[in-house]
Amino acid sequence: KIGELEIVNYLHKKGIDTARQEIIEGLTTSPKYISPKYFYDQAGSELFEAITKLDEYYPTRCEMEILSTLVNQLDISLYDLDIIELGSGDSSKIKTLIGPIPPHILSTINYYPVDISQSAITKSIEDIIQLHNFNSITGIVTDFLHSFDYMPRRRHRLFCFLGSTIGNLSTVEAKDFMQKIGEVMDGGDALLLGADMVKDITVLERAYNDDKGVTAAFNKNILKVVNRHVDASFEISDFEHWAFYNKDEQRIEMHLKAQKDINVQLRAANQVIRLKKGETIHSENSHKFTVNQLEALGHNGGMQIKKVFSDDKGWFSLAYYIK
Ligand code: AVJ
Repeated sequence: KIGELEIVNYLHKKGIDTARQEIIEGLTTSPKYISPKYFYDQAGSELFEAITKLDEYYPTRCEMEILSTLVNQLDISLYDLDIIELGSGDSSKIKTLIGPIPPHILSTINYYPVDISQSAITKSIEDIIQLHNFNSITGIVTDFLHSFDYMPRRRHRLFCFLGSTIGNLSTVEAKDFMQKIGEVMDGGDALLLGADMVKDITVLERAYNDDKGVTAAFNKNILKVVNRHVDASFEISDFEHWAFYNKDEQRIEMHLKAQKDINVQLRAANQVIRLKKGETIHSENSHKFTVNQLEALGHNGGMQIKKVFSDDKGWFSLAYYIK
C-alpha cells in the first residue's frame, strides 16, 4: 500500500523576487556576500552529495553512524507520529533514522519533508516511497525559516533539523529559529538537532579543502546560480575557493576570492559591481558547537536537552530536545 502523497509549494509566488532582491543586496554591500541557500540548484545539490562521500568530509558519515541506531533510544511513541524534517535535502538521513522501525509502526507515521528545492523534494519522495511504507508523505517546498505556518498540528510530532544546517545561521538567526520552533512545539513534541562540534582545526579545515576540489567546485557553482537569478556576468575562472576556520567566531568561512580586478554586470539591477584583486565574496558560515551551546540554544525555545548522542570521536552530535 502506498500512502497519500502530496507536494505543496509555498515558494514559487513570492520566492523569485525575494531571491533576486536578496542577492543584489548582498553583492552591492561591503563586504560582499551570497546566502548559502543558493548553493543548492541541481548541480549544487549533486556536488554537495559528492562532498558527503569525500574522505575529508566527516560530518555526514559521523551523523549517519549516530542516526542508524538512534530511533529506539528516543523516548517518544512512534505510533501515529508526525515526522517533520526541516531542510530534508536528499532522503538519506531520514531513511537511516527510520531503518529500525518495523513496517506495522511505520505505516502509522506521517512524514513531512520541508525543503527549499522542489526538485530535491520530488526526488527524495520518489526514492523513499519505493522502500518505505509511511502512512502519508507530504512534501513542503519552502524556506525552512518560514515553514512554521505550514506545520501539521493534530498529532504528536518529531521535528528533525539534521546535517548541521543550523551551522549556516548566524548566532542571532539560530536563536530566533530555536525560539520559533519552541513556540510551535507542544508538550509531547520533540526536536532532533544535528550539530557539528568544535574540534581540531586541521580536521575542520581539511573537510572544506578537499584534495579533489569538490568543495571548490561547490563553492564556485553558486556564481552560476547567481548569474541566472540576477542575469549577472560572473566568470567562475576569475575566482578562487577560500575556506578557513575562524576561531573567534567558531566557524568555517567559505569565500570566493577575486583573482584580478573585475567588473560584473548585474543586469537585473541595471548595475555594474567592481571587485578588486583579492576581494572576497562571503558565501557560507558553518558554525561549530559545544554541548553547552546546544543546551543554551534549547533554552531559547523553552526546551530541555533530554540527551546528546555523539559518534565515537565526538565530532558530531544529535541533540534531543523536549518541551
Ligand atoms: C550542509 C551546511 C552542513 O556546512 O558543512 C559542505 C555545507 N559547505 N561543504 C556544511 C558545506 C561546504 C554543509 N552544510
